[in-house]
Amino acid sequence: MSIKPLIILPDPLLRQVSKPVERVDDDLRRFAGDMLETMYDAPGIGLAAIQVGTPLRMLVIDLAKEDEEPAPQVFINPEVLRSFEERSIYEEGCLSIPDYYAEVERPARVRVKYLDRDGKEQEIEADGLLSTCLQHEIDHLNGVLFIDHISKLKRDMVVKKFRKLAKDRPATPLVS
Ligand code: GNR
Ligand code: NI
Repeated sequence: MSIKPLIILPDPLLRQVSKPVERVDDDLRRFAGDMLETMYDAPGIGLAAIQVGTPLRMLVIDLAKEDEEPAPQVFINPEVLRSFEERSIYEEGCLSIPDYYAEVERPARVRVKYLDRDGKEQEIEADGLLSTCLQHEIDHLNGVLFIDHISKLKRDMVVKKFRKLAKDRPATPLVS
């Protein structure tokens, strides 16, 4: 298992559309383990593969609180089958946009189809934080960031700030 460097805004990788996973094998399960380790280290409650530089349609989530047992979940090739009418607003953050938070409105409930870590087809109906987190991560698979759901004025400010930060900071090393 290993912790991988996170891809940070404005890295163009974050705008790439990820490709479906073709086979769920031991290599992929190992990679899911690395994603979980990277997410726990950050720490975060979700992570999409592209955030560690791999353009595959997979994501991990763990919503367990600090005093609870870990509850890692792996979603491979997830698809939103249905978004319900009701909306909810959460304050979101993103490990690829460190220390920036904003309220985002999304469908409160979604039905999602995916493959689990055994390659078996599953369906869930999610609400609350799981719904928000799944939608945030599935957005990443399509090159969409949570700042795309806020006002253009706020988004432009954030992107400008991160462009400036990137100039003063060396790029993510390939080996660390
Ligand atoms: O750690 C994270 N917290 C979070 C909070 C509210 C809504 C979504 C998230 S996901 C984020 C980790 C991340 O960037 N995943 O892509
Ligand atoms: Ni994110």
